[in-house]
Amino acid sequence: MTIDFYYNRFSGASRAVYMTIRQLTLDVNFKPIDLAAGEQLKPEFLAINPLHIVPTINDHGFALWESRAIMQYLCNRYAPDSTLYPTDPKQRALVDRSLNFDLTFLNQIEDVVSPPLFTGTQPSPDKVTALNNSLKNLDQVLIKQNKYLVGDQLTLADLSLLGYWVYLERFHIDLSAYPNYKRWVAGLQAELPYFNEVNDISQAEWDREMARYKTAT
Ligand SMILES: N[C@@H](CCC(=O)N[C@@H](CS)C(=O)NCC(=O)O)C(=O)O
Repeated sequence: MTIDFYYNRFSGASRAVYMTIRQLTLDVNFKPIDLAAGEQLKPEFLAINPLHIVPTINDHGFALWESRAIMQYLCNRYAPDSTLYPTDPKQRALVDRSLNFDLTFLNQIEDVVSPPLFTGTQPSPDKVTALNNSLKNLDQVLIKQNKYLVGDQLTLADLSLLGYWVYLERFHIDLSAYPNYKRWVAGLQAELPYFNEVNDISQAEWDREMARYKTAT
């Protein structure tokens, strides 16, 4: 029996866990959940995760959700020596710092993309400023000239942040002022053999899914 992995490819948190699974070459049952069709509300999924969110894993009866907790658990449980989640306390703290940064960053993305998507209105200027400030911090403070977010190796920090890149692209966030961020993405695209498998979602496919999602909510 292998781990069940419940995910949706239009979900950034799901993409982050998906990439972690592929990076660690874990044997999992991939179980796509169609959120727009409400599959997360079916009794069989609610029995595993009453909060009905993806990503979720079920590791032989141990159910876990929240993408960062899943990524940390998979490393701790199945690859404790992996450089993906460094064991050195300071390096690990820097990874954890980045994972916490992502939470704020994701909320800021949502604040900007949700009004046009769901109500056809423009986001308030202070929300746009907040997102741009985070992008600027990412670009000029956290990434700078580095290849990775923490140290000189790929870590969970990179995979978690990368999960949200598709949102920026498909919701047309202007990234022209953030060359270091764009270079960091391009470097990971060239390096990670599973990059396109996870992140290659065409604009047409994205728009179709958002329309389905809007109708469902
Ligand atoms: N903080 C969570 C976010 C998970 C989340 O919000 N998932 C959304 C899709 S992106 C979901 O499953 N929504 C379905 C629902 O709430 O019914 C994580 O990082 O895993």
